[in-house]
Amino acid sequence: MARLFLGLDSSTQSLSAMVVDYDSREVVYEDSIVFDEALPSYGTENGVLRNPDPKIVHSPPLMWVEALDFVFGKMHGAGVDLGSVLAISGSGQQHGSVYMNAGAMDALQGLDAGKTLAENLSGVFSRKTSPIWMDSSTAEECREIMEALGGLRATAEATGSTTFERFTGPQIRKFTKADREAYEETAHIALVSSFMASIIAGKIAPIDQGDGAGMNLMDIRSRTWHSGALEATAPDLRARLPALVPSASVIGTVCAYFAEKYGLNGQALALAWSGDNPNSVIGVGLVKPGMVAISLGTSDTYFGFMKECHTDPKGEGHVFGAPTGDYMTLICFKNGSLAREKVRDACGLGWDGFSAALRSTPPGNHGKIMLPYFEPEIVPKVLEPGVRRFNLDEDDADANCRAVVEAQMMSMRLHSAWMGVRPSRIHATGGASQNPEILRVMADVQNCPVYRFEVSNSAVLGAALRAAQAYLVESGESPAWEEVVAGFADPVAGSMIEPDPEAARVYDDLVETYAECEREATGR
Ligand code: XUL
Repeated sequence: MARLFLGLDSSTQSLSAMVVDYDSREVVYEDSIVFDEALPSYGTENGVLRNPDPKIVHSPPLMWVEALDFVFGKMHGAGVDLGSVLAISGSGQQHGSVYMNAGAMDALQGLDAGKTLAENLSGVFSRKTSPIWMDSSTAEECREIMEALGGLRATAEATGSTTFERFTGPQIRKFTKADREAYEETAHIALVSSFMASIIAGKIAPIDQGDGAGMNLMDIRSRTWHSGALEATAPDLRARLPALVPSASVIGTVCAYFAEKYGLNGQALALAWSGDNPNSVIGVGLVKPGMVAISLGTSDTYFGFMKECHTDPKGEGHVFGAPTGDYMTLICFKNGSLAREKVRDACGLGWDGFSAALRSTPPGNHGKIMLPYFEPEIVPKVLEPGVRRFNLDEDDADANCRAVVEAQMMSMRLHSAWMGVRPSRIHATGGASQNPEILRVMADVQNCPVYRFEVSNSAVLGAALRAAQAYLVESGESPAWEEVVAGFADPVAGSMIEPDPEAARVYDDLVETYAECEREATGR
């Protein structure tokens, strides 16, 4: 009998499902529903509710509940052999929080297959909408919590990140101030990930230590609730939070609702869910120290696997738990494709012309440097946008193309140095990773081989593979993570780019000059 594992991904705009056949290394089913289209009655736009204040971004948690029925109904209808699924895990957009009243426990335990999930659970919310990661309305609470914890550096050292508006702790604090009565009625606070896991398992699910790290509430080293952070955030918060558990924890079996309604095996394991970024670490195959993924999208994101916990003293990067039980970092650079496109357009080039410009200019660009802050930058923090050029003439099209890419790669190198490990292997993903000239600069600046990965679904794939790994461990097999991801999270054949030692030496020097330019521009 095939050994099937199901991963689910509750993201901002959609709910996805993926079933993998572990032994044949095949994805046997993959589908997604888009909330706006499938569930228009919730009135979301791109999965979120419009608010007159653009800083406030919430979503209706009941929509996520209803989406689960929708996706299981589709899988059942498509004839997926749900009875052969041995374990289920999942991924949720990080930081978002769900507030439930004292009736939630009974409602989850008694899910009635004669009703829909939404009918079963519509009465459990003490807050009708959930603030999500796009919300940036908690600057005041961020300041308050950070001060109580002893400042930026101490907060990052304690919880893995300094306070960020979207993180769960500041969001909870804002709720206690805005609606104390509703907070008092709240018996359980969940993350999106643990909330969805609760429905699958039919009980209040624990929060996994991967996603728990995105709350400003977990002690990043002991992976337990941080008493000081809880106190600084809200009264009696500990009683409202579930346990923190390792990501590979079995919560129970799939609840009877799904067995009766969709033919799942009632003995299938229900596992803890984690955040989308920790899941993606598995989905892009980062399972050993030194492995890094760089996603070149609208923004560029640097994900790294970390064995030892290091935190960023400048508070720019985040540390989360990795599903392997280790750590991961996430560093987000706003001026990614956006900046590359702006330069390309200003030079009147297409992507072919942009690549030709990279080929026709030497590594190091004769010391011509750009700081490409077309938009306010997250890392390093630049609030006032503006492009800065050093020894670089704005009309020198070829040099500008090289300068923007070199700047991005040098910035990633500089602002990940706090991790204390240089990458030994990079997995490049995202739109611009199609461009081998850009990957060549990446390999040379980082002095390490770069492999191209084609993944649009790394979070849901990571969830399915986490389900497989936890099931195997539970059944007495202990496969290495490399074995679990092999054949699922592999690079595009023949895509490896080796660094050129000569170019790498040029960048070892240039990165210092770049850092000076950055210090000058940011006034730090
Ligand atoms: C990470 C973050 C986003 C969300 C998106 O810190 O805010 O990546 O997890 O789903």
